[in-house]
Amino acid sequence: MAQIITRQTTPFLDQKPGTSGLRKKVKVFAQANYLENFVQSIFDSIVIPKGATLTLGGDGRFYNKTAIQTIIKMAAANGFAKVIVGQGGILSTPAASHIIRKYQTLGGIILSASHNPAGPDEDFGIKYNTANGGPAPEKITEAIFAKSKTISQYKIPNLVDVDIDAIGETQIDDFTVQVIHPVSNYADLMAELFDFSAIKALFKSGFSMKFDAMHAVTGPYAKAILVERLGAAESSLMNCEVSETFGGAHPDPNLTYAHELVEILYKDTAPDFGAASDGDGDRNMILGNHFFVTPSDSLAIIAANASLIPAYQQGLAGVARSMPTSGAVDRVAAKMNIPCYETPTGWKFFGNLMDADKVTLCGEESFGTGSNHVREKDGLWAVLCWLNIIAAKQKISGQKVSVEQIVKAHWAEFGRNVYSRHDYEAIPTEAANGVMAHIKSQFTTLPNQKFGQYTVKTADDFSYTDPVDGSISTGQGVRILFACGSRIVFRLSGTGTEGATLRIYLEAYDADTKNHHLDAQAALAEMIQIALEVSELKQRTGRSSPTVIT
Ligand code: VG1
Ligand code: CO
Repeated sequence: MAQIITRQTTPFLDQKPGTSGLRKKVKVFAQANYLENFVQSIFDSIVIPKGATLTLGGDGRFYNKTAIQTIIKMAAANGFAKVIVGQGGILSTPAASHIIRKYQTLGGIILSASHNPAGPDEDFGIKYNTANGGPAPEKITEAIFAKSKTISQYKIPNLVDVDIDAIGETQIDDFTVQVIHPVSNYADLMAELFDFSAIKALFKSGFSMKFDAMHAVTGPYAKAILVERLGAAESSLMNCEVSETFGGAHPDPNLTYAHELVEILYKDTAPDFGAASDGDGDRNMILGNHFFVTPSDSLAIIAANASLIPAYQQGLAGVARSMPTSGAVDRVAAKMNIPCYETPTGWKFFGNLMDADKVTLCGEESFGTGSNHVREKDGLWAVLCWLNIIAAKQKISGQKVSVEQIVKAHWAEFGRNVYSRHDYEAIPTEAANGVMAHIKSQFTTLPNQKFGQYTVKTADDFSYTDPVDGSISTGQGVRILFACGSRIVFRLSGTGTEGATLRIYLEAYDADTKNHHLDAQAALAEMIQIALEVSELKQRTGRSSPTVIT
């Protein structure tokens, strides 16, 4: 090994890594010693046994390749025997999770700020995943944070950059860097889970789709899987070249930021199916011809139809959803007679349940759905679930089945959890904290209070006790639960990099199929007013409307 240099450094004041690692502006990460300090803090917080391998890759955004070179070198200096890195530094978040599991690596470092914009003036992020393939649990992120406050030196060898653009191995004394194809392992896994021949036949029959990679990491994955393996037309892909700035856009697959795709699905010439994924490939948005599927409904529908997918034919051990996600999946679980868990926001909470075989499927309202095939949410996997379900339903009925028909049939059977999330982005932190404190100050007075047809049952701050390891997470979002089963949830985002983002989650259960034609905003109008009244949001933030509505 080349000479290892121990550089003296000073602690950097920082916030605790959030629900999905540390996210900051590129300019912050690029400061002298900043990235290095964080990486050393990670390595100092884990035990690195002899012969250990690290998985490494990112979403291809600006600064990805620079950071990868630094991390490869620091991994060598900190005792790793090998680093497996995606070609060009590319690995989607679910693909990285799969590589960690498949090659049994000690863990992985994933470089991404997910759906946040990319570029020299935009965001970068770094996250550590453990051997199960999932985001590090709280006790590791706490340890990383503590180290980052006391760090005095980091280790890096005097090495030249490794070629990460060519597949193959580079040997440096007893340290190996293996550059792998970023897609092939993941595509093979998808082929094991789904009925590829049925989906192939679906495309052959003229079924049309549009997939929007939003200039981010899923481009090469969609091309390899949808076009090359499944035979979808080349024209099914849009924005599928990875760009370091994500095309200057905001790769968040929702009705606001994926409007280019949404417009295509609402034209007269709309294809049968539309989907998009986010910066690092773990989120998904599902659309039909003139139809939007709410992520909470998507999770429930995948659960209800799981037996049509080869990987889940044997049944589901259980399902889980994050607290702010609608209760649609709970109704499916009740009917299937399987357990349903309610966890705090963030994928790491699902990992323990999946490792203990308590759940097979899980999801969040924030366009995240996944299963125990990896330990991250998985955008393309969700797209393939829908394609497989449509293909199977068409095969069974011998007729064309639309996304809208599938969703409406689901509502007719289970009732509809009318749902929407309103985000107020980049508001001053103090104003956001003030809103939350004001709601909490009403915890004792809200119960039994009447707002029009709605009566408050309870108001509290959600806390979770992990059923596997007993760990407790408090302060996970403020809930106002109404007697009729409707609810309003207020939560501060843990992933923004500018000011605070306040999220309001609104849900009203509608058992009456007559109302199923209603637009969610119209159906929730009264709830929205109650949320504004109880929170004094307008007065306290000066905002008259949300920045994003989903
Ligand atoms: C958001 C979502 C949350 C998700 C997290 C990471 O967090 O609400 O459901 O797990 O992003 O997703 P927050 O704290 O901003 O609400 V990803 O695709 O950015 O890794
Ligand atoms: Co993401």
